[in-house]
Amino acid sequence: MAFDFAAKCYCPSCFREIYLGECDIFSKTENRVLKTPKGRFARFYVERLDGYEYTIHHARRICKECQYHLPYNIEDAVNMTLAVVGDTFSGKSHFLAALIHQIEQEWMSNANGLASITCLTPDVEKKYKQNQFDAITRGRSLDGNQAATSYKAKPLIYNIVRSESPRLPATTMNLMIYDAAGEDFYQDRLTDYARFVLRANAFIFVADPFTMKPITDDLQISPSLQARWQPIFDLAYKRRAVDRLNDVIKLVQLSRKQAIGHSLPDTPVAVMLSKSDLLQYVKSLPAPQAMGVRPDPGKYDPNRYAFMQKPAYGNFLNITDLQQIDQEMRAVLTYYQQRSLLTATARFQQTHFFATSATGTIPDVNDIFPSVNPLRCLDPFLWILYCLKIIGGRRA
Ligand SMILES: Nc1nc2c(ncn2[C@@H]2O[C@H](COP(=O)(O)OP(=O)(O)OP(=O)(O)O)[C@@H](O)[C@H]2O)c(=O)[nH]1
Ligand SMILES: [Mg+2]
Ligand SMILES: [Zn+2]
Repeated sequence: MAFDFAAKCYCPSCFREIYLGECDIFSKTENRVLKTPKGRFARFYVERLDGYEYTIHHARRICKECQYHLPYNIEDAVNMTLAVVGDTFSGKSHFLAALIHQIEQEWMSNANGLASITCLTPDVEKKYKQNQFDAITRGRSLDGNQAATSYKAKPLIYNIVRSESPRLPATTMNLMIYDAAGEDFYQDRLTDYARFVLRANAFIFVADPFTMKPITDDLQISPSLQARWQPIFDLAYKRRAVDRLNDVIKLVQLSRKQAIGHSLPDTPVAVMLSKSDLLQYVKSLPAPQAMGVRPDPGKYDPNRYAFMQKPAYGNFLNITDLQQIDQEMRAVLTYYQQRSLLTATARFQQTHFFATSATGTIPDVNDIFPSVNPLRCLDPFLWILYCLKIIGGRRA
């Protein structure tokens, strides 16, 4: 067997395996290549990009295959890929815009210094913040993603550094988050246009309540909104969240040479009901007590589901709170005849159910959200960080 000791990584944009020592070093300050490693043994020497000169140049390696500017710390950090997967219209992009907002406003402001999170792709973050979250807060829905025309992706990359205490060494991770158009997750397009799925270390599967007829039939909304939404429901009923999940997992297992039905022990799978604000408008859903999932009266109004109430976020994952949400969602999905989602995920070793609302409210007949207050978009994200051992968890 031949051993290859040279440092390699997967490019976050083209997903090819590259030798870091062979990549050009680029100056962001002067917008030019500073150095091109040469020679037969170039791949065995990965020059550090710290020091005075490289710092003033904001030096980055660029991928040999696709010219993507790699994160400056790619050789030092653990690099993890998070794929947000869901059908067209399921709410992926609204969720990501709201998540970025909640990371800043509700997590980092409470996580008192033991964790720090820095975005390494400010241009992508700006797109979500300015074009997207700001648009949502002005009440406007975002347009759907365009189907991709290139295999190259532009992830949102966060560098997360965390230490359990000031005395312990810090752990550092680059989390690369990918969003794509719903149609790019179909089998015939995925291998060309959503390759990040095959490299994913964690998944958020977005399940759209619009596709669940027992839920939409139970909505108590104005006749004008009902008339506005009916054609959207009719289209949505043709899509089943569970089909997307099953198809995607099948391809992942094929690419990893795993048997179909493998339990994916190292891959957290979050199943997230999006647009959970819709459930404030259902007629027949029994109260939590009647479903055997009463929220802790010390923290929440016990007569309302905890997934509809705002938690407080801190340094640690609140395991008790998320177990409550998992139980509630399993009960609610069973009540609304969506057991197929529970069955499809039963074989995974690390799986959890969530409910999130990017907006906190439903839009009016003109598609305007009267107010925007994201709810629980941090839950699946923090659970994944916990599963990947980047943050700790506590029972409260
Ligand atoms: N009520 C409610 N509606 C939402 C929420 N998030 C998204 N929507 C609606 O769902 C529609 C689709 O949301 P997107 O985030 O664009 O969906 P997507 O999964 O990114 O869709 P593609 O990019 O086409 O694959 C939007 O037009 C919103 O009106 C939410 O939290 N609550
Ligand atoms: Mg989208
Ligand atoms: Zn590349």
